[in-house]
Amino acid sequence: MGRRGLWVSFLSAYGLEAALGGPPPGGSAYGDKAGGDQTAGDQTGGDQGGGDQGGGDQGGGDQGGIHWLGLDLQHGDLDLADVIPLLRVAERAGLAVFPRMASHAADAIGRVVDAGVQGVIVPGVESADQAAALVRAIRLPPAGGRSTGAARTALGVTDVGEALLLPMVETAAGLHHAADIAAVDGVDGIFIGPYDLSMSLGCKPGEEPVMTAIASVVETVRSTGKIVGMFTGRPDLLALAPTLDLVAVDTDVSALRRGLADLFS
Ligand code: 3PY
Ligand code: MG
Repeated sequence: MGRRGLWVSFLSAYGLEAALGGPPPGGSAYGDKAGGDQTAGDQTGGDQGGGDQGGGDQGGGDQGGIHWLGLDLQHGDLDLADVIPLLRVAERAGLAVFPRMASHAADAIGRVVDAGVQGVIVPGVESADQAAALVRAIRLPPAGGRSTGAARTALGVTDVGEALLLPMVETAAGLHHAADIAAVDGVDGIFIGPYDLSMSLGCKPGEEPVMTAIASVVETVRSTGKIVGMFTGRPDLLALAPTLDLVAVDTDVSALRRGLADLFS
């Protein structure tokens, strides 16, 4: 079973803090994370995948079954300025944080990595060239071209090691080039967007073309030993969790709707 994430699309830091209800039993994992010598596996805490991506136990606590947060900067109500307050709450709760960027813009990627997130999820990646540009955006020289400056990571406020780069495959073109994208040096894995992928393939989520496409991306990424993640939000997609390292189970909105239905039905 992949590490389970909550996809946050509108909650403020205050709301998230209240929803989580305090540090996990035994205290915050933040202290451990700050001192960690982290690998990709450490950051996802994954129990899937090959090599050292499988065995880590840091950078993803267990807060009521949640191990990580996806902060959706592409859809919903969150902006770049919301990341640091939410990250502080996540750090206190021992949860890893993966913003899903609004675009491929290098300046925004630099800002969230500077802040100390465990990785970034980048939407709509369709070629190895686009993926290589993202590697330049996220890595410091000599591997890339990211600048350094007075920020949480550089100032030693937090020390999470190298952020993971997870391009999203969520179009027919991305699907066609998934193996090339996954093979790019500096790409740590692929995150699948099943809803955009369904539209791009001309079908509905859960239908055969998209389920076959998802299985092929999972197999492709697995063969590289890199990480594979996906947003689910439906039982048939959630059923694929055992094949994934990172499973964005559903959104804060869904959690609230279910809670409302429970309380008022
Ligand atoms: C998609 O399914 O397209 C996504 O981006 C998931 O958030
Ligand atoms: Mg999408």
